[in-house]
Amino acid sequence: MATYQPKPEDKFTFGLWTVGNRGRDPFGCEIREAKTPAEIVYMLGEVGAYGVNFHDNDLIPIDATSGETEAIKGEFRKALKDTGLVVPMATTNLFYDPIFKDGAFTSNDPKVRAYALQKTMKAIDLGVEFGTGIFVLWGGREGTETDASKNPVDAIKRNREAINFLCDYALEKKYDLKFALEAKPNEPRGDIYNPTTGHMLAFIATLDHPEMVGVNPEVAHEHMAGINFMHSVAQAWEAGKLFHIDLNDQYPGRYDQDLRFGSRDLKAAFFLVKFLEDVGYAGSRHFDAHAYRTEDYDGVKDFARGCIRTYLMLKDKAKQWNADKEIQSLVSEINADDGAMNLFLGKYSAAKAAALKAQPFDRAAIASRGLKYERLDQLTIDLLLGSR
Ligand code: GLT
Ligand code: MN
Ligand code: MN
Repeated sequence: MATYQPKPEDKFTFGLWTVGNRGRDPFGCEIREAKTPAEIVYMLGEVGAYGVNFHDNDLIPIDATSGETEAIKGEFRKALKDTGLVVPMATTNLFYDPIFKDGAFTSNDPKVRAYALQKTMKAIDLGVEFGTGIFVLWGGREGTETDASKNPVDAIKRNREAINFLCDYALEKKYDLKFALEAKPNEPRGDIYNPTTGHMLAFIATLDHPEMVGVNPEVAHEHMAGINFMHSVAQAWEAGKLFHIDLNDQYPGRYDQDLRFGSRDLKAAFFLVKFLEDVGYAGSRHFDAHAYRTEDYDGVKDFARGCIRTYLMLKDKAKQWNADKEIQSLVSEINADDGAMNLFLGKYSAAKAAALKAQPFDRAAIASRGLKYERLDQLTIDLLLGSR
């Protein structure tokens, strides 16, 4: 019987803000007591995580004195050493403080834009100090409630200018660092710019250093937009841009739920895990989720262990799917190719185009073939429900 124990090479990570989430929501106050960053690291060590990620202000409060800062860093560093956890990703909070009420990099106020850059440079320094190689940028406030307030073209240009500035900063400092942009369609703003991973990919191509910038797609965010998450991840992967990933779950059409990974759409989670494992994605499996508001810290550990366990069970199921003779024979049948069309397909040539234009096709005969996708999908369901 498999035990589904996580190993460091599985690269399961959590943000300080995920297991440290205290259960506050727009209608109710915190229900779990605060934990220090070091305490959270010990908790993550207990559940078997490989790494911990942080926003600048998850670690160091925005108004901390230099004495307080050094004390927190010291405790955090000791917790990392004691547990063996690493910090693969860091980010900056450009959404909580009132100064960011109308955005950070895209704010109409140049003072806010300048402060956002200053804060991000310092957060990069902090991340690098703890060994991070990936810096995530999630612009939760980069949007509008009314389009009377901002010109979206200005917002795109300001955002580009800021990210170009930060890439040059990292280069000048000789940091071994890449940026990962995280999209979300709305919440906390009415609408957020670059609302999906696809928008981010198009935007990245316009930057001065596109090779330094990739994406950090999040299950919940694409599901909020009604998008097939695995397809977004596949597009990012194919473009060489899958630098990081935020795993959680979400019912479409609702507020940002950040549910335990695989707890809502198991089948989507299965195909996602299968994709990541099949292509050999080597980055962090970061769970950007939090426990239900009903839980105490034992429940938070149940939540964290649940994310890991579900991932490992689905990884096992993916292996089983790849080895299942009946499933694989259907897959080969679907992809059968006798080579007869090689003459016409592939790279364009004038001769090929002329030959193709003259080729007759029996549309009705081709279309009459049943594709057996119903059977294939039911076999997948049988496998997922343990009947195979
Ligand atoms: C925030 C957001 C997440 C982002 C984090 C990084 S913060 O919790 O909901 O999706 O990944 O800034
Ligand atoms: Mn996220
Ligand atoms: Mn989220």
